[in-house]
Amino acid sequence: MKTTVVLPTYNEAQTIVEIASALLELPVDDLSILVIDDNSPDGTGQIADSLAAEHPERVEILHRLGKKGLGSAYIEGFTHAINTGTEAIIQMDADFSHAPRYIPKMLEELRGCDVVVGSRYVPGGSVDEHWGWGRRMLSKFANTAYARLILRLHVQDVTAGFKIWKKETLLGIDLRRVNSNGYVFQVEMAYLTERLGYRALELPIYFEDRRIGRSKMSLSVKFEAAWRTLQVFQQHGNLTPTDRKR
Ligand SMILES: Nc1nc2c(ncn2[C@@H]2O[C@H](COP(=O)(O)OP(=O)(O)O)[C@@H](O)[C@H]2O)c(=O)[nH]1
Ligand SMILES: [Mg+2]
Repeated sequence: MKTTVVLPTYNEAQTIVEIASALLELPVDDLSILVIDDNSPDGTGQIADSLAAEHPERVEILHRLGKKGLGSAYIEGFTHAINTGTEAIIQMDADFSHAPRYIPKMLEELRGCDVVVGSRYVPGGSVDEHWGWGRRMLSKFANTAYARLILRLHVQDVTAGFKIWKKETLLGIDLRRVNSNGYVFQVEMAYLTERLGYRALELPIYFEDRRIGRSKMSLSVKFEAAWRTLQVFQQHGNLTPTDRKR
């Protein structure tokens, strides 16, 4: 089964080589990497180019002209991966918060569902022990009280960014329906998954803080998440499984 890791990067020059090696060493057949770089000022794109030259069959890079956001990077990456014959699409960050070691088990579980979610909020899952209570509370609040209550989602980790999709799930969701770009991209994808009747399976992960560098998410992205969640509800609340794209 052709499997592609879609890896968006913005200023990840310090981790891109290490994360790519960890992924290429996984005991998974036919796994390749698609980097989506937004012309990172720190030269991540050029480093990824040399990785692609070193592993022409396994590493590919899409260069975009400037920082266009996480959601749009994923949508471009998912589309490209599907158009080039990928069956399973892995969505993850390039900063080691999503540990590559979980991938073999997640792929195995994909057989019995439509998307596998690396989840911080199911039993056995957790967030970095260095998170202070303020950050824990905010993340919990955004997940449980806010997004899950408004959207009536069953998934526990609504903002999870570590997922493995079957190609068919992404095709049925129809990526042209997706409007959001920052954290709320994850919420919108989770909502579309459930409204359209796809089965998500959550597996516990330990979410480690990025090892190097800083978050690329601005405060405005966080506010976008809050108000856009209401819009996501308005836009997609009427969808049913018959609305899957065929
Ligand atoms: N291509 C692209 N990648 C991005 C953008 N914003 C964030 N990323 C990448 O998306 C992943 C998640 O971002 P990160 O800053 O770690 O967010 P956080 O984990 O919520 O703090 C990382 O691999 C980033 O390099 C963007 O605008 N464009
Ligand atoms: Mg991160």
